[in-house]
Amino acid sequence: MAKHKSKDSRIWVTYKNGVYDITDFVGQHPGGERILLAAGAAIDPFWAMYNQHTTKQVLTILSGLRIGTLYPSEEIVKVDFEDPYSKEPPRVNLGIVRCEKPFNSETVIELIPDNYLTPIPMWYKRHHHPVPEVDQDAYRLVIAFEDANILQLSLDDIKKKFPFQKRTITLQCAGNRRHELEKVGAVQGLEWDSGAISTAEWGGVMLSDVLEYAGLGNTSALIEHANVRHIHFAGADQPFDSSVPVEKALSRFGDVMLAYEMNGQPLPREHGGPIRIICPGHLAARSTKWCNRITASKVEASSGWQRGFAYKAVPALKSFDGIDPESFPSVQELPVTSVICLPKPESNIDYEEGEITMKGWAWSGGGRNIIRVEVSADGGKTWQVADVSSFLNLK
Ligand SMILES: Nc1nc2c(c(=O)[nH]1)N[C@H]1C(S)=C(S)[C@@H](COP(=O)(O)O)O[C@H]1N2
Ligand SMILES: [Mo]
Repeated sequence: MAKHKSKDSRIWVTYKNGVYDITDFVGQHPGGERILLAAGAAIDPFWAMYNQHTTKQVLTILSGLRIGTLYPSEEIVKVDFEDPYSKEPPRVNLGIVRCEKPFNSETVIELIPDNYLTPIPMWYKRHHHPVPEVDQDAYRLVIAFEDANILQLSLDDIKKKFPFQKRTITLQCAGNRRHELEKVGAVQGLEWDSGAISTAEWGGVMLSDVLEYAGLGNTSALIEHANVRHIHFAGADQPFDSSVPVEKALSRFGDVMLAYEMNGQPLPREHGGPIRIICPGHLAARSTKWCNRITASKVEASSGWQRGFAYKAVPALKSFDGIDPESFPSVQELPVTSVICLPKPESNIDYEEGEITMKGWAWSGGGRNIIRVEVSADGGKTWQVADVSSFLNLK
């Protein structure tokens, strides 16, 4: 086993008493190259930490890679360590839990239209790791180039040096509505219904102000001298890391924030307190929680949340075998999406009165507004323009 740790000698892992050759799977692993931590050894300890793995689907993928069985005399890894999830924040969660460890929960879709701002207990929650504990006094945000630190800011520095701003911003997980795709074909990852989207009024400072203070304010100089094209946001739950193009991060109109308030309250630990990035219009994986490092770089972040297949704009291929994820661009701005929340999908309705009240939402990424909503009551044969004038052009 121990000899099989690299592509040249093939990469093997064990799970319980099975031996698996994962060499050709590494490029498709949603968690990226972290799977290599188990190369030549057991994946059991990692799966104990990330229990989204023990689904039928993952076990099916794994069984396809099985090449052998450990001898009965060989040591099978017994997982025995302190539960890494024992320090999760106390939760008041009024959502539908999709995974306990890491904790993932979505907003009840029928409740979304009742609240323009999602109350915090109803917010969707999407963690990839245990929720870290960040000591507010010891907290430092490092701003750096790949090879040199530029400066460090304490929480106080952030609050005092830059003007306080508020923005109402919706975050949507790029995996929202993945469950519906299941009807088209097998999908990998958490099966969200349409509730992995929520809205808050965020308070904090503008990233563009902070980057300007750090001397990174002049885009053309940056490109000319350092060839900086991407700004990375790393979280305290390392190895979480993701990046956006430098023009989004630096623009006054990009509205990227370092948030420390949510709906008028101190940003809860659950949602990235003390400081998180809020990057409007992009998939929410760019809004790094517990952000403690911002890096200006020539290249995109290297993590699976940036470069893995799950975060790439890919065509509907039957199989990704032998295809390099680098041949597709990373998802950044999300397209228009809309959902009817009431009546609930697939429910029976009574239209004796000749009228049904429908409620739902429409949202677009990239700062683009919703300009029209059309509704069909006959499966798409005819369409009516809905009167939503009071909702449009929200300031
Ligand atoms: N540090 C860190 N930031 C993160 C994540 C994470 O696991 N760790 N998850 C991302 C993803 S995929 C989503 S959808 C949003 C979810 O934010 P929320 O839990 O506040 O709703 O946070 C993003 N930021
Ligand atoms: Mo996400």
